[in-house]
Amino acid sequence: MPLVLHEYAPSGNCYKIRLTAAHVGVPLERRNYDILRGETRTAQFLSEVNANGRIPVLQVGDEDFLPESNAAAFYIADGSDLIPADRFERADLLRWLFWEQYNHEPNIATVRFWRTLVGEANLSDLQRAMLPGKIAAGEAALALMDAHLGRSDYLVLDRLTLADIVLYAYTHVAEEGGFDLQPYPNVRAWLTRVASHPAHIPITV
Ligand SMILES: N[C@@H](CCC(=O)N[C@@H](CS)C(=O)NCC(=O)O)C(=O)O
Repeated sequence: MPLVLHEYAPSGNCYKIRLTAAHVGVPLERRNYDILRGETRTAQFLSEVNANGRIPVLQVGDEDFLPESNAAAFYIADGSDLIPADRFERADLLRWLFWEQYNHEPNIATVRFWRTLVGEANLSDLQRAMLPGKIAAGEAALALMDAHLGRSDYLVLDRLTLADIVLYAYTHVAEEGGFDLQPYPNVRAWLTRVASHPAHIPITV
């Protein structure tokens, strides 16, 4: 049975997994859920796919379900040259995956989601109040990446690793959320570098 990706295609978290699979050459069977219609909140989804009510979820065989995009991407990449062999470098890669989930995705992805899919007019009062803080935190994340990428071509090694794939996913669509990438030339050069790999696929595929 092929790996099954339970997903919502425009989500960068789901794209990370498709991009990792493309690099490793692993086929994925894709099942789509419309998150705007609450399709990941049904009793069946919660009991059978992910009690946390979210995609992506990677299904391995009939019974094993792996939520959390970076865990799923790691599962696919494990054993490939996207994961460094050296112990410190492997932990450093995990550092970027955790940082992405704490400092980058909750700000850059959320602002993109609110502005492009929910629509600013439809935000709740709480979401509207949170928007300036999320924009500032997203800009801080881009600035940190830009400083790091001024010193090396890729995030962990001098070649592509899973850290670059994971961070590429929402950084390359940050402008959809209103983030200006012009002040971050090293990030822009890195985006071009990552996208130039022969195995690269766009988010729309
Ligand atoms: N930390 C999770 C975040 C997953 C997540 O926030 N998924 C969103 C789409 S990107 C979702 O399913 N939203 C629908 C909902 O919460 O009902 C991951 O990296 O996979």
